[in-house]
Amino acid sequence: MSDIRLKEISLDAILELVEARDPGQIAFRQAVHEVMESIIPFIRENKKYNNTGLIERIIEPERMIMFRVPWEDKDGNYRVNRGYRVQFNSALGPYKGGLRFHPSVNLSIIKFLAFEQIFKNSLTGLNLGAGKGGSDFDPKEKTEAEMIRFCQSFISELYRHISSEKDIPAGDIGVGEKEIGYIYGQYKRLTSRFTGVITGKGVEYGGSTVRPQATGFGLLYFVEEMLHHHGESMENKSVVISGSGNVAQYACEKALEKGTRVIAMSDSNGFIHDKDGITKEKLDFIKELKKERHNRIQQYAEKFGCDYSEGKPWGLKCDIALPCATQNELHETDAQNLIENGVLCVAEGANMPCTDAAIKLFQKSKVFYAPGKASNAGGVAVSGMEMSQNARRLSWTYEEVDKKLLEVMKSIHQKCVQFGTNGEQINYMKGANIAGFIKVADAMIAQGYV
Ligand code: NDP
Ligand code: 2IT
Repeated sequence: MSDIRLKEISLDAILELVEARDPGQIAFRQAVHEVMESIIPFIRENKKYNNTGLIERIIEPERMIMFRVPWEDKDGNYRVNRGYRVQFNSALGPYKGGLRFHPSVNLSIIKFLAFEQIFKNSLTGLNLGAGKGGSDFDPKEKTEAEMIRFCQSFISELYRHISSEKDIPAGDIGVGEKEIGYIYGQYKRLTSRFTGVITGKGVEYGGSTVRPQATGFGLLYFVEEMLHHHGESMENKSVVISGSGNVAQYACEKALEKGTRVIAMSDSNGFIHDKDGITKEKLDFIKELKKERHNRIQQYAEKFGCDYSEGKPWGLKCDIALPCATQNELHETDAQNLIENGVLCVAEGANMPCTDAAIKLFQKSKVFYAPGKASNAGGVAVSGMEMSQNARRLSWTYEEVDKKLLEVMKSIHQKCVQFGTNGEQINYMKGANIAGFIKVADAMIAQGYV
């Protein structure tokens, strides 16, 4: 182990190091690949960053916490899950990032999410380090009492590793406002402190306005910037959204406000195809439906009499595709289908939803493609605003936060243009990665390469 060193700054050498340190961490390796592939030429051209030690450190988490989460189910069985918190990088501020409860969670997935968070948080322009956590616990079919017990057990271990100055979790898949409330309540009992240690709280007890909407709204603000930059507009464009959770719902809401026609949404079982378009009222039905963890999007089709199919919605013809469910949900063949159907823009609401091959195809076909670390950064940006409000013990209005969110998304778009322009085309992946990297690398160098 001690002999493992980065031999040179090349993609092969970096991936070899990742594999040697942590064999088989496929999702983490994919995230490192995506970032490094696009920044290596920049690093080689800039002496300041052309340093194997710096790159070795940026791909190694500062700290990884894994713990047992014991809980009791409704039938009185003693159950156990595994909990994680990867505190990846604190060069820019306290560790910041969500918690995911999903059966697929493992160390590789949490590491990929925390790694992506480094560059995303840097792009927001706020002082946020990066982390991610969660558990392989499946919230589906659980009673509310089981959820409360699980959340209490989870934070009963994690609480000693976090604080409002050190590490501030938030939500992600399977962790919404309800779960944040249960986690926060138990943290408060354990510490007797009412602090901004977690974001995504209800507004009545310290949460920020616009935090529930932030990721989805931010995504559409980014898409609008992207289209305007290329002389296009949102008006009358058809939109396909995957997922029907937090990000997907508010992406849909803002897309409707912008005058687009949303024709599909999905869950892990299948997708609805509403040729008449999802309306505000129909979206309210989805929001209500999804309050119960086990409800399925198929119930929308039953209620409104539209098509429902198993699988993913990428075979549908649309102008704008917004993957808002999970990683690797859009493959090369899906990208091919979308391109053949004339897609104009693909913007990621989820983290790493498009595979590397899909992204390359979009870029080759001149589809406007936005990577999640840029286009879904609105959520963590408003989390950062929630931290500021908590620290100052004040609350900003909906309009104030929404305006700040719009400014952050515009500025991220601008950074992508600045560092990603290549002749006629903008490589948003490259722009986001380089802009995100520069700020973190400068801070690490200034702090003695730690
Ligand atoms: P939710 O739990 O609210 O919703 C997740 C949605 O994605 C559900 O519709 C779910 O379907 C679907 N989904 C989850 N896993 C899978 C899977 N393996 N295959 C197919 N569909 C799946 O989560 P969020 O909306 O908060 O998160 C969605 C994505 O956005 C994630 O990638 C997350 O990391 C990312 N993100 C979230 C942010 C936030 O602020 N919440 C911020 C930035 C990014 P089902 O109900 O069937 O499981
Ligand atoms: O992936 C993400 O950026 C999130 N899940 C939100 C993180 C946060 O701290 O608000």
